[in-house]
Amino acid sequence: EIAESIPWKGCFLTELQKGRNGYGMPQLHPIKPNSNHTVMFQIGPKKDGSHPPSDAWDSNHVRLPCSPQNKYPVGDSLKSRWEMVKAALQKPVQNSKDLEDAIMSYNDKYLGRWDFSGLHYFFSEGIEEEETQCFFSELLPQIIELVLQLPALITHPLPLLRKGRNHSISLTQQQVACLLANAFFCTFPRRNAARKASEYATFPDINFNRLFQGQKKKAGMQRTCEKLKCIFHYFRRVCHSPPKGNITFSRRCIPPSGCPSWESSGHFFRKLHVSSHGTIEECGKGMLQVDFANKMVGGGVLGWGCVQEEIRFVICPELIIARLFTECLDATEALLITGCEQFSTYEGYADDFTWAGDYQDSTPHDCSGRKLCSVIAIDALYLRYPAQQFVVTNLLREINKAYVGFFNQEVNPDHLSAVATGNWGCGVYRGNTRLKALLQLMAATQTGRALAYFTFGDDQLRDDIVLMHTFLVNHKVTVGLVWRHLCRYYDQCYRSGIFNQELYDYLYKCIDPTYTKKDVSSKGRHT
Ligand code: AR6
Repeated sequence: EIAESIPWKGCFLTELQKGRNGYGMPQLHPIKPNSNHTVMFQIGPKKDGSHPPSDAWDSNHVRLPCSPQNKYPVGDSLKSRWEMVKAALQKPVQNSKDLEDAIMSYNDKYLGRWDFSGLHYFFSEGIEEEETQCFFSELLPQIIELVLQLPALITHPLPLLRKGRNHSISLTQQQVACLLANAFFCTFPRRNAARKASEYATFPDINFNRLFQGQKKKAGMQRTCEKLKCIFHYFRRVCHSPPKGNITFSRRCIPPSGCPSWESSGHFFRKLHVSSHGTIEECGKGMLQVDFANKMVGGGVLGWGCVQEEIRFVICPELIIARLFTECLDATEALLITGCEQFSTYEGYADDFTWAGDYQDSTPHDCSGRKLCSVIAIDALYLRYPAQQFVVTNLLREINKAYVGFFNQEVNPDHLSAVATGNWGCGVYRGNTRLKALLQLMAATQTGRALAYFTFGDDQLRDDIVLMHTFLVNHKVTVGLVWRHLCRYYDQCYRSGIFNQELYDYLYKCIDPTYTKKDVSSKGRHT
């Protein structure tokens, strides 16, 4: 009975949490600029005489709103767009219509095309009138001030994290706040065209106009309102007391040829904790926390989406700024974000998602001022036909993606944090949970990490995973052996027409034909 009431199985979660109060050891070297790491702020005392270029208006850098080269056609002439922004924001903005007019004044190409009815709904129906008044009289002027600090705060060219290149960018939280304020006011140039051939077609959108759109369904409007509550709460916090930490965004690429040859992996499975209660962000403190990403990081955060990735991005809005410079992820690429802070709490999920108030994030900092919080964005495959996920090329795509996300050469292997994950690719992307759990377990094992898996309420899945893991450990099965069996599963059990055997049953039978499943609920291991 006691075993029944405990929501988790496998090893204790605390066995996987290392370092200070379980917050883990730093997973990155201290911030130091080099050819693969752009540091956007001054470290140590200022050196006189060196004046790095303050602006780069080219295809390798973010085109900044305050760049002198940012021009906008007005009549027959070209005007400085930053001057237009400044002029618009110096006028009083007293209600959401004024806000719309201000934003449209330097985006007039989109007059009649951008829709602000979601934003208007938020201020008229989503919050109390008093709160609306307070927003326009107190908070908005401070957000505007933050927008206008851009030229003072971003004084170096900000590179794009382009495909195929390992590169990191470190920013202060204050710089991120300023960039987000600009995104809120839709000031980023060249980021609005929807055309496939546009310069930023392979980048996520960053200007917030899509979030201001109305939604057909009431539930959609509700999502917009709750997301806006998170975003405004963030601005309230950072305007009231500017955060002092730093954040590093690292694009990680390993070419397919650099990924392991899985069939010959001799690694044995490592520790596993599986729980049907709790979430990655809440229980994965000090671990490498997986973001169930879209290849355009952040997915639908500025649109309609409201599942794992979008929720994480609105409770930790600093993550959203990754969309400014991260080109869409290729098959063997991931984005690691270290140091972001959580500002809000939430309840519910998808249509039931609600902002639940302030969150004081007490995560300690590393020696470079980053919170000891690492989020890894890895995008699973969207499966139109779920059977396709068992085809070898797709198995390989997914295990390599997880491997690239989990791989880290920077830290002492003893200090590597565990991976905190769950049903990656198994919600909107329709993957098979048993398969994805196994692939993530294999990738974690290969990179020397333990795994904490949160099944999001699914007790049966928890039991199935822990039973499989116990079996693999007890039978001293290697990652390579599992891989070789996985690769035959599709041909054996699917291709022949109708699907005829569950994956785990197939694996049990292949590895030990005499094995019979025992009931884990009574034999759950709590040691
Ligand atoms: N902690 C642990 N598990 C969770 C959490 C959480 N906080 N939230 C959800 N789950 P989904 P995908 C479980 O659909 O299939 C986004 O739009 C829950 O069981 O977000 O990889 C992205 O931008 C849920 O069903 O991930 C992509 O476009 C499952 O995880 C797309 O969705 C999968 O969550 C990715 O879809």
